Amino acid sequence: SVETATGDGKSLYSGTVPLEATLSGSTYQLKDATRGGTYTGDAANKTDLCILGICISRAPSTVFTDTDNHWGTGASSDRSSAAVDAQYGTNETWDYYKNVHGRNGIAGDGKGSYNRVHYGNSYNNAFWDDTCFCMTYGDGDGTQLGPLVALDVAGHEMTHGVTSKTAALTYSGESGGLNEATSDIMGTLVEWYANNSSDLGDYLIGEKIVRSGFGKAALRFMDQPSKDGNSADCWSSSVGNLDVHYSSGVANHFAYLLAEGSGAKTINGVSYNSPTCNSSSVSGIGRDKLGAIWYRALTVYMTSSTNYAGARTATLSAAKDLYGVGSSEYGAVGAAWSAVGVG
Ligand code: ASN
Ligand code: ZN
Ligand code: CA
Repeated sequence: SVETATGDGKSLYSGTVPLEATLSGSTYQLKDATRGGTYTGDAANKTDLCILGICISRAPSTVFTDTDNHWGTGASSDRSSAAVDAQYGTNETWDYYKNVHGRNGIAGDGKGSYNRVHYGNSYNNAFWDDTCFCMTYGDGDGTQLGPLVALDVAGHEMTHGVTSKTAALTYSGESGGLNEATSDIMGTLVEWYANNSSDLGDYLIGEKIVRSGFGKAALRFMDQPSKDGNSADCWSSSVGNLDVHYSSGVANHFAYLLAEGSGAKTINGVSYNSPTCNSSSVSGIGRDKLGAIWYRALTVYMTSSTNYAGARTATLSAAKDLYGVGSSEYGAVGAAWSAVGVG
């Protein structure tokens, strides 16, 4: 017989977390039938061999098993611990989209995805792949990055799957920056949604995975994206020439300003400072409204070729639908875009 059984796991970054496993015979599998059959497997330090998107061979995803449904030790010497983080990341991402936005899975069809951890050797990346409908996580090189299985990274990467099934923003130029920013915005909102005391919400991306050799506190900083040394705080006509992880800065900055407003503040012990590009002072409307507006803009109004001007229009249309054209929320969206040089 096969049945679902609630267990728990000791993660690398998020403390002890609940997990739903599948009992098959006398062995538990790290597979969650309550969330579309989402499972996590071991890539055994192998890599995919893909050419122009066609994969000749793929690293495995041998599902993790356990004898007592208490997974991992919380130490990276144990292969299951990163799997706990990855499975937990998919759980929180699934629950965020379902409970907050009414979206049933990444594709909206109730189907789960799967995760591979321990991909390659010292691999400093994580990525979503539409063709396998799966997530892949490296262990990091230990100098710049550790295992890439943190909540915001999981939310970021799986949001690439949501974007692909909705607006399908082309991954270059301004639309590519908006694609990346969508992942940072929703990934951050997943981290806030999880409300995990070991990994509290913030407006930093990847703060749990960076190591001292990286030299910065996070991969990206939404309050002032230029803190990473590369990202744009403000729109300019050449912003689309930047790498998509840097042109995203304009929309990340917009999102921070829309949620929290301009100026300096400290939240959950993290200090932010978010100057505007037009010397205006803007007030925030909170994270929940940011998420509602961005998700509606992404799923109803944005298309593959949406640029920054189009993102302003799309989010204003979403705010109009949700709150009305004369609402303070509608006004705040326009003010936050103007504050980053859009419109
Ligand atoms: N971690 C990178 C990203 O999500 C990997 C990629 O697919 N480009 O942007
Ligand atoms: Zn990305
Ligand atoms: Ca974060």
